[in-house]
Amino acid sequence: MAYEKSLGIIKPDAVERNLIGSIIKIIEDNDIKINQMKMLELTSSMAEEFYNIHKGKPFYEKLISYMTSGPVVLMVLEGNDVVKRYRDLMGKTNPEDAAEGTIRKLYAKDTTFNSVHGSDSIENALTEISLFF
Ligand code: IDP
Ligand code: MG
Repeated sequence: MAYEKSLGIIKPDAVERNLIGSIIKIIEDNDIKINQMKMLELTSSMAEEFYNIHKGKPFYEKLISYMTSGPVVLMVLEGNDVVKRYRDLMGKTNPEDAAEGTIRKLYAKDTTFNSVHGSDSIENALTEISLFF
């Protein structure tokens, strides 16, 4: 089991609903270390670069406008196996499919406004972290 980094984002819908503390508590209670953190509003170009892989998909424009609709919290998460462990803690993209107790099951509104991001691989984590830190 390797010591890894992941990029976590608390997305605008969750910041708007005062869920920063609740989400951070779940992360910390699960033995994931937050080693860097900052809050900012993503510009369109930042969001477009970050979600470059989804360019052209039907939900892309909505995703960019959502991610630039208000401040986000960016976090560098660290720990053993943290990429998979944080993805498991987030739950599935569509909160209706997410397991009980996951962040998305608890807080996400729907497949777009789903409250959190987490890197999906060790390699993507390093690329995503380098965009913001
Ligand atoms: P992930 O966040 O679970 O990794 P991705 O497939 O990478 O999911 O999609 C990135 C983000 O784009 C999602 O978190 C969600 O906000 C949005 N999204 C993904 N799929 C859909 C969809 O089918 N409809 C609307 N929004 C979507
Ligand atoms: Mg993804």
